[in-house]
Amino acid sequence: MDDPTRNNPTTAAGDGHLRADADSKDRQLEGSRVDIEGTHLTTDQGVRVDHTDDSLSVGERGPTLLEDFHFREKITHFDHERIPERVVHARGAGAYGYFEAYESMADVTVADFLAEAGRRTPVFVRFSTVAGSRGSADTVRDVRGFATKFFTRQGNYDLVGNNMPVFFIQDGIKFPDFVHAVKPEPHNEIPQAASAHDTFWDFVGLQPESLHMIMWLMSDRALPRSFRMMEGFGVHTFRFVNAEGRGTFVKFHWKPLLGVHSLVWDETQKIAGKDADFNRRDLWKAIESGSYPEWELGVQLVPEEDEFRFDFDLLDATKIIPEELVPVRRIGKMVLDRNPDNFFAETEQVAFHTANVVPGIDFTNDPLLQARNFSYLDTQLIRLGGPNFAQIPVNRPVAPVTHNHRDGYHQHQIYRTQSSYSPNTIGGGCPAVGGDGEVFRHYQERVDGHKIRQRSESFKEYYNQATLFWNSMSAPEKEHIVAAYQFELGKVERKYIRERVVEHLNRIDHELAVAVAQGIGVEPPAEADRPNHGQSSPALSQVRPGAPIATRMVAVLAADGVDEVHVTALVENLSGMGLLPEVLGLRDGKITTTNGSTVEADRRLNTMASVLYDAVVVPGGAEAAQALSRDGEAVHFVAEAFKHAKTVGAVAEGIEILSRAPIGEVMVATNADQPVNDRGVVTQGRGPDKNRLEDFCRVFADAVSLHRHWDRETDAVPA
Ligand code: HDE
Repeated sequence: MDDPTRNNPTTAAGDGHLRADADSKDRQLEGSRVDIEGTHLTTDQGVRVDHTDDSLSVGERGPTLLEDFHFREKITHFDHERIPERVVHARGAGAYGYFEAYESMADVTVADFLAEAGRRTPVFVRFSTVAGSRGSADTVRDVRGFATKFFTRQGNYDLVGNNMPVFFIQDGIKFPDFVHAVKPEPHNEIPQAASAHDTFWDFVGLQPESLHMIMWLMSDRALPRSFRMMEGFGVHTFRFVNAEGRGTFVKFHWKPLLGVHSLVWDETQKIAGKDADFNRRDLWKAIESGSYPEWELGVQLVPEEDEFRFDFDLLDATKIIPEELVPVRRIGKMVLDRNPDNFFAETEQVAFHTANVVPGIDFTNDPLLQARNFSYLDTQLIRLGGPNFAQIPVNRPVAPVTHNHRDGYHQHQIYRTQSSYSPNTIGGGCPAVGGDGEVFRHYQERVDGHKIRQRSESFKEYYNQATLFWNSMSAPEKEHIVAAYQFELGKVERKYIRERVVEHLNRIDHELAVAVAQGIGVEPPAEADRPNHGQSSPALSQVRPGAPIATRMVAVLAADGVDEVHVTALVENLSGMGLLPEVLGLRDGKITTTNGSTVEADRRLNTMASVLYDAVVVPGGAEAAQALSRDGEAVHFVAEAFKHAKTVGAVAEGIEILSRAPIGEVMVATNADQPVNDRGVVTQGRGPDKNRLEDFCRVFADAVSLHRHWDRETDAVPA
């Protein structure tokens, strides 16, 4: 072993001081990596084989022989290649990176990874959908998991969160009921990865504590444009504990530096067919190209004495603490900068657990969290086949691990001591308990009471925050929510289930209830069942101008006869601004430009679709414009981008395609001097030169930074 630190990197300094750094996990993994270049094929036992294409048989046409150990081993391994998928969050994508603290949080927590500004800790993050199977599409309407494993010097800390800050239920004992209701129905296993069916909405109508979360699920948050553009939330109220043993309640947030953005519903359904791996591919590509996704870690801190200051219970996971009440303090940054080498070994076998905490971070009595603290280890015992899964490379802490656990399936360590119990003298009393400043001590909360099965009265208000969420939405976001309810309930066969949900909506907001009812054949309620309290929390809306445009994908449509100046200037300028333009040709290969030179098509238009891009632009060139305008797919591409409220650009003759696309009236530029931006349709007239195209690109990029042009969404576009 050439690098003595690689299997125990935290002791690398040799000074007894724990020294994890951002690369410590990577160095540790190096010991498990296998490269096959220059190797020979062997059996599991290391015996070389010279033939793997025919089994050993009696004569050329005779039966296969049992003694063919290579055949048996190959088939047997294959037969056992599958492990159970996660019972929820089965589909996911992961990446490595690091977390860097901005400041010392020592006043509130002894957690070492938050102890000083600049300290870097390696992380592994897995994003997931919840309801679908491992092979389901990425862009379904669902909650997204956002689970982070921090490999700290004090051991692994897992922040197992979601991209929504609340949950469907208040007590973990309801989790199997909830999951059974949302998963495909048991008689026919339909529908896959969708909540639009009877059992789910039956449950929702009978379990009104779910209503706040349902508002989030019906909102754009359930359709993230990218894992890189979603927030993350720890959901529960956790507890920081400092050196004096003082507790502080804490809610965790991840804030993406690219802003929070979503797809639109029609688009998500089309992407599910065009590229089922849309979110996974986006994450992979961004990291491969060096555009590392980043999030800031935010905390909302509540002193213990303020526990009862709110009109909801801090232990109720169906409630947020509005950011306007307790601001989110940003205390560090996470950067994901490395894709895994092997999906199964790393992303599939990673095991997160809410009970993986380090000194300085503790639980509260949130009954959902308490249940989770049981469930994760339990499910991993079966999923990963026994109690030694913490030794799987991706899961191994970089902190040293020594205990008296022995045996079990897949034990990889060879303990050389005769003792495996505590106390002992034979092993010199080791491993010894204690260790200054590094031990986990449970927060000493005083608790007493009777054993009862009873929900706290403080958990029994279900509508206020659902109303708060609704009130905080912009007009387009509200329209999307109404459309989502109509779609979902429209798939529910039983009318009484639809009616029951509308009754609940009428306690959230009367207008919402009426609007939904009108689309699903339910009698709209005559009057509100509860007055709307009128409060809102602006932080809940996603519609904010001026988001970063970096890594947004722009399709540049081209055909033979495209204007050479336009196509090259567009690609150069847009790339220079951080956008990712791709030239789509009517066929693969070289495209001949107006001046006889050629540009290479990045992709063929009909292998892609507008739903896979954030914006589209059509350069000038009379011949190209005509060819594109005659091509149904190209015209559809532009119309569909328009329908999904994306930025659409066209220059000079390229503008022709806008008149062919069924997009109604837009104002287009007629001269070369000024770009015109009509609700995100950016045009510039005849013959702009290279310099003027810079102006065009600037206006185009500004339009992209709005993400979508929602006021266009109501235009009837048949695409
Ligand atoms: Fe989970 N959850 N969960 N969950 N959860 C699992 O653990 C569970 C909940 C979350 O990428 C399982 O290893 C219960 C809330 C994520 O590997 C399982 C309850 C939140 C992931 C489990 C909840 C989550 C899981 C399935 C209610 C957000 C994927 C496989 C009491 C704060 C982690 C596994 C990954 C996975 C149980 C509720 C997030 C069965 C019992 C609330 C991100 O143990």
